[in-house]
Amino acid sequence: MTAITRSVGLARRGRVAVLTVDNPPVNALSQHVRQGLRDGVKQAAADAEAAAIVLVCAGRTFIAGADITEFGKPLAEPGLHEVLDLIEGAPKPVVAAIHGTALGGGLEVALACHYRVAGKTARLGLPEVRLGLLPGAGGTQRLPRVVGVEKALAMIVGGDPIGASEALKDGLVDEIVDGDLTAAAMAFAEKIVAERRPLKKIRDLDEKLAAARGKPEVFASFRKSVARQTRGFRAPERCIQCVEAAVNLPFDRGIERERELFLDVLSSPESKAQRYFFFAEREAAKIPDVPADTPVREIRAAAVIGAGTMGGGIAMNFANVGIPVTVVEVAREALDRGLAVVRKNYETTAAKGRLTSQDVEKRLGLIRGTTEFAAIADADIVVEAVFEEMPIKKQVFARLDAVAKADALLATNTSTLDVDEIASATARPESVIGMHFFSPANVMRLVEVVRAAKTSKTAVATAMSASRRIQKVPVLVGVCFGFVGNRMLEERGREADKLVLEGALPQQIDKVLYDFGFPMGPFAMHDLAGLDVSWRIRKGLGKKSAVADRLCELGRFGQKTGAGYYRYGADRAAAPDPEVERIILEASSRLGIERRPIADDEILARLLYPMVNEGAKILDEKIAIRASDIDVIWVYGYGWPMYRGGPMFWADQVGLRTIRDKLLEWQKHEGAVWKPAPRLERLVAEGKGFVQS
Ligand code: T1G
Ligand code: NAD
Repeated sequence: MTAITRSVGLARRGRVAVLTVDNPPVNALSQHVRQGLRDGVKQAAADAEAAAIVLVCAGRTFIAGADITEFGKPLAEPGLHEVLDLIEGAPKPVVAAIHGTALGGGLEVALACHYRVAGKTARLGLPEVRLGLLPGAGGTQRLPRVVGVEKALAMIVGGDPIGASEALKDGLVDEIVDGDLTAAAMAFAEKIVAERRPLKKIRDLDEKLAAARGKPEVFASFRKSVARQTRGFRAPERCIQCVEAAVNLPFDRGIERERELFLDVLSSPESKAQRYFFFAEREAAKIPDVPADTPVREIRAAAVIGAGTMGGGIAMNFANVGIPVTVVEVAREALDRGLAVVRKNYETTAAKGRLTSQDVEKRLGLIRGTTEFAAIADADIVVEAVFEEMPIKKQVFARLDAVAKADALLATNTSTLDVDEIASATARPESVIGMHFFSPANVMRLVEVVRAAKTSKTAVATAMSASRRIQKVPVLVGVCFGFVGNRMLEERGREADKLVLEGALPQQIDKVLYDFGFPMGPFAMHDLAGLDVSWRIRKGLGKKSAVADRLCELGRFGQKTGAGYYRYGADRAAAPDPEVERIILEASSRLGIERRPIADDEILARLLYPMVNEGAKILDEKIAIRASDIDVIWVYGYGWPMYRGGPMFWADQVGLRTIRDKLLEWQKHEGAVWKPAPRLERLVAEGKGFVQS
């Protein structure tokens, strides 16, 4: 094989030129790959002995896209369009041989080839929208020509890859091959040559576009169907506009339109944030003193203690990935209530067509309920989710210590309590760890993995890998009140409660955060989690909250009682309640607070700046390993909009000096609670950011 560049090689095998890309870990289209492809295709095209060209990749996957680390830097030649035009314009068939994931620019390379063969487990997709981008190398123009407009819209705006058999059905691949991929692709290429099949250029296809031409309703109904999940994101609408251009413009004009829109999203703050987040999420998996090869315990069976709001959801996560799980409750009545909620959740998902009734029964079949503690003796992992009261937690862990198998991982789902103290109730604190799920636990992707003082590295590694196994995103944190997420939430909550007493109403404050991009504001979130949970915590800590305590005394625990800060109809829609406004005004006057109009931007700063300051303290105390971990926690645990990167990334965009100066201004009026954290002061002095140096 001749090396064209350090990552692309060319060899002729019989009458087929084989171009191999080898750029670990995922064969991203770095500059030297693009150059290698350009020069390699030119050489192979000029080789009279070569009747066809096969493009294949070494390693675990076909090209997984453009090299994301190159974005934001000046573009180095050759551009991808030049390479793709060369491939599509080649005088002999070019066959893409796909294994692993052909994603983004990788699928665009394959779409420029004349034919595509794939291994059975290959996956093909255009996930650029997840990076706040759009397929910028012809993907929005070529894909709809192959799979049709509706399918292309779903793949490009959704970002999910499809499997090889679906791709074959849609005409995206021409053949699924078995065994040695390169050999199979060469055989396919020789067959094409022998049968004198035409050079199939996707750019020339029009039939599937014509089906949507003159039907703007296709796009209107699609826009409507994705409006909720794409709210605030910049790229989805531009993806749709690109596919519209494919339908209404000739190919080359469509490519120009795609280019314009690609440059728009590439330079956007949203994409900058989403690209940052792509790497932040991958960094969160790395723990400096727990190497990736640390042995982990295999999880064949699980157990959950408590079948309340959280226990049921946690059990579903294990059943969803085929792990049998035993749920233990104190009494049959509580158990039946908890398992009934689990069945209802599955049936709701099935009613939306996302699960079959067989799936529902299969998953329910993996969940066994009991009031017998001894039933958890064969569990490899136990997650405790009982009342948030230390004596109950310690009693449960003492019982777990007695009955759980020797190498079981014992995890607590506590939101705020001291995991070291909980671990002290056992003779095996090295196997005790916090696994803090978020409500609803079967939906929210985050798990704060709480490392206690005596937790072993194997326990940490096991909790991290078990979390990934149940499709969660684990982030390692230390022991302190509220860990990372709830500790910062507490700061936001304190200011939200003060703002309500000073003149704002729950619906105004919630709207400010909703418009910022959160799925809901603090008061709607309290109503979802249950006001009684935080009331139980406040009472335990001897703390008061004028309005929230009054609502709880009236039995208004939120959605679970049909009323909290809002009143809830049968459709669970939240409506402002004059009764709540009366309670708030009464509380302000009782506390001698003169109410005043409060502007939205003051509300936003009062809610988010203290969170950022608390994040800085958390880093100073090493409760979080890095600032980007805090951002992953807030995006996956609290609905911080991904297109704003997370609180620490966002703070860098706002400017740390601006935030520090505002904190100092408030400190003058309200004292030390606003004192800027040492790290914040230091970064301002050094002109640096939390995540951007
Ligand atoms: N560029 C640079 N680095 C990348 C990369 C990429 N495209 N993809 C992955 N990496 C790094 C990643 O940071 C990690 O590094 C290592 O590879 C392994 O990744 C013109 C504009 C392919 C499914 O969006 O979805 O094409 O942490 O841990 O779980 O239209 O990576 O080890 O140092 O995620 O097995 C579109 C992104 C780009 C696909 C593999 N492509 N990648 O998952 O491993 S934009 C994507 C993934 C584009 C064109 C446009 C996943 C994966 P490190 P990993 P994995
Ligand atoms: P919940 O009141 O809905 O459920 C607790 C369940 O534990 C009840 O069904 C109760 O019968 C059961 N229980 C109590 N003692 C038990 C025992 N000794 N053995 C077996 N079962 C027992 O509470 P929840 O909201 O599910 O909270 C559970 C835990 O999860 C708490 O530590 C809480 O702080 C934490 N948490 C809650 C949320 C949330 O949003 N609700 C989020 C994250 C973490």
